[in-house]
Amino acid sequence: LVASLEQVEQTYIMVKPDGVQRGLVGEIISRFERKGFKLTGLKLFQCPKELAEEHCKDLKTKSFYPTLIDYITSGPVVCMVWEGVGVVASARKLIGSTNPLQAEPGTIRGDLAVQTGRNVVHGSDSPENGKRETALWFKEGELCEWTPAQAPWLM
Ligand code: 3AN
Repeated sequence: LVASLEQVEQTYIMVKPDGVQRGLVGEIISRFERKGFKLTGLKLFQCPKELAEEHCKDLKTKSFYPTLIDYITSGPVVCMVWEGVGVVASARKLIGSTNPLQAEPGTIRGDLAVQTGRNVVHGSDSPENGKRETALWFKEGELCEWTPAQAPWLM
């Protein structure tokens, strides 16, 4: 029943500045908690421009890139790492489509957002990026390995 270590992935989830300003932090954390994933990193953080640029480097050629950097650095973000079997794809499902108007009701963006440029939350798009983004946003000592009391029932 207990997942083998190889099956466990990690994903980087971030409540963007609009989510923090709108008071949605608790609501968003609670969706991942209730699903049954394990929180291993959490901090409120004002993102410097250089870090936003590194995080978004694949989007550098897009017309919205400068606006995106301004958005991500416009106020504090909540950085999180969640662990679990299939957490990367599952978190993307919980988050919903990039354009909130196309995101299904029941997803975070489907329930809580309207515009692509204000889509309240980020989630890594592959297990590789889950690791890369975790290393980018967290120092080693900031992450916490722990065994939840309900582990045999959920993990
Ligand atoms: P997702 O966040 O769903 O993985 P990506 O990786 O394509 O989507 O885009 C990263 C971020 O860039 C989005 N969350 C959004 O804030 C911004 N973005 C993407 N496409 C657009 C767009 N057409 N106009 C404005 N911002 C965009």
